[in-house]
Amino acid sequence: MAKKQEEKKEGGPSYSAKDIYVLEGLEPVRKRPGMYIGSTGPDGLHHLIWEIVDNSIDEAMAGFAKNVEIRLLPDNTVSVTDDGRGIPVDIHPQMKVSALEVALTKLHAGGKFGGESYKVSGGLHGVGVSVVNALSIHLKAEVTRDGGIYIQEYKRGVPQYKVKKIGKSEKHGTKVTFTPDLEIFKEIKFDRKKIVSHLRQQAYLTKGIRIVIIDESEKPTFYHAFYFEGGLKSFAEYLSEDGVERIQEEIFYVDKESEGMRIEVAVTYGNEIETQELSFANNIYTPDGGMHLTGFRSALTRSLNDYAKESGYIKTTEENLTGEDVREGLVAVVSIKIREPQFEGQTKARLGNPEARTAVESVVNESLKDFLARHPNDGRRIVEKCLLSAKARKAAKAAKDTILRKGAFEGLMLPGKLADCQSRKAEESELFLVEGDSAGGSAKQGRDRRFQAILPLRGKILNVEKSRVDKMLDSKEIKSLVIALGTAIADEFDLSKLRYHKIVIMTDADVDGAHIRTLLLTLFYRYFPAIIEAEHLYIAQPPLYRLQSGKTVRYAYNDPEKEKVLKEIGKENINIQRYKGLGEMNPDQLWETTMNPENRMLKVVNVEDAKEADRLFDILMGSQVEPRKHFIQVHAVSVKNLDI
Ligand code: 28F
Repeated sequence: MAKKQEEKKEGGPSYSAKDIYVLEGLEPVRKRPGMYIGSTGPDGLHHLIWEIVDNSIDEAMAGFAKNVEIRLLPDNTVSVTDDGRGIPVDIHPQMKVSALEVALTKLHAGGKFGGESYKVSGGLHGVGVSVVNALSIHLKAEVTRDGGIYIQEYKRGVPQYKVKKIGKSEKHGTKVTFTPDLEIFKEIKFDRKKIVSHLRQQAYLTKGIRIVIIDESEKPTFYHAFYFEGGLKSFAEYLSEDGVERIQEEIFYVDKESEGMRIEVAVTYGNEIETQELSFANNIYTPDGGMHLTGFRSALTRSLNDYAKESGYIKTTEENLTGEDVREGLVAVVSIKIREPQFEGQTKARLGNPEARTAVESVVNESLKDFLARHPNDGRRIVEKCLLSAKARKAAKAAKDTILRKGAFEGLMLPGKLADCQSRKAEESELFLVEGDSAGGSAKQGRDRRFQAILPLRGKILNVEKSRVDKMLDSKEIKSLVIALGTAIADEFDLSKLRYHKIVIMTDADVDGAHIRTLLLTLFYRYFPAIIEAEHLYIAQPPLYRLQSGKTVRYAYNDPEKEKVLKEIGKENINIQRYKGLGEMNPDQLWETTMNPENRMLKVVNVEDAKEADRLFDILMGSQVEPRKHFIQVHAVSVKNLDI
């Protein structure tokens, strides 16, 4: 790498045509395009652009190009221009053709891909411009260098004439204009949004480059330019922009070469719990991370722990911050340029090179230490934020431990609020989970105590903090429920110990009722899925109306049913009562309509219902206010007339 930098200072490596070695012609590319560009669908089509732009970006990273322009023309033609050195045009001594022609007509041709200088940006197989040439009905290469302008044109990769000089110029650069071949691509339709977002990302990853996109395929012409002086620092700033309160004065940033790799990292913290971590290898996004990200994570945890200890924020190893603690609110971008990247995993989305881990780790360790020393305010705020996360983690764990402790539910007294049934046979026993003490009272009086048990639950349990389920288990009410079920929980769970084969959620047909039902379904879904799978969980269906005419009493469970009953018993002198809550029913009515196995309707809960509740749970009780507001606005009407 030192060598490379030296060369840069002198104005570039002395390129000579002998660096080129040739593998083969372009026939294989047209035969099996998927092998070279992934597919012949939209992704493959766009890959052609990335391939050409990559070359310009490589030239920028080598320190020679500053501007790249991408132009989309109306007839599916794309042109890419850079102001780099220009692809060499001198004659190859053995092949007796221009280096430009070799680069465009031979697979893997060029020192760029196999020789001393390395290609860092990420063509799918690093095959470059010749592949694009092979898959284009027409391509034109224009090179400005050595005082002249040179061009050559190709059809499906075949040169139409020798490279020729068409004018003089003191400038330098490369322009490639190509039209994809309809024989290869099913459909040629460029997606400007996709192109713009790819170019934005590439601009962040290449500090100081200016990328302009001009789309002339639509009227009026679309124009957008990207230039980020700060590189990844700008990227981290952008990522931490929306809605997040930044806690640092200065974003941590490092850009260093180490053991032949270039490592660039930016880090900042926001005042929230979500983590944003993006990693790239050779400008290719690695959604599954890999060695570079692993190295970064260990360095971050280690540096922050060292700093917290040295500055007296933590005193014992027990107080050490974990990886989880230092990732809450983290916004980090990690980018590595490496000679022979190994992309691993099913989707090649993870970097496998072990040397990337140690290099990133040591670079980040060293520079983060330095950053923290020079920015004590930021250091303090970051550590305080992490300590807060650690505190929350410990509290959650303690709560979970008590509740999940081995045998925690064994031999425990049944909760006092449980009005148990007389039967000890689970097959015939039923447990009604009832909302509120008043409905609980009616249910206790109305039930058949031989086989029906009642457990009243308070609406208060709804104030469960955020979506942390360990907090849910912390609730007294929930604990009572778990004890009543008899199965214990987690590792100790034993379905055969279930004390009731029918567990019936009996709540009001209003918003609070819906809340509590959601909560209970979520609890069962997350902790007792086996109970749902075995079809032991039910939802009671209380009636909405009571219709009385003389001695005839009928109940209706929804509006159409009410109309039907009205028709049947005639509209005269009829007394209609609309139930607002279970508490309005007297014990006899509750028994008759909702609890008596002879008359009642029960809906068995299936896994799909519970899954949906689990999703709603986060909306209703999660920390985000907006989705909850939205849900309530959208569903306010339907919730009022809730029928399941
Ligand atoms: C619009 C796409 O492809 N730009 C490029 C260069 C510069 C050099 C180079 C490229 C020579 C033949 C391998 C110049 N001078 N934009 C581009 N700019 N390739 S591609 O060399 C590659 C070798 O094939 C270049 C001295 N060294 C390198």
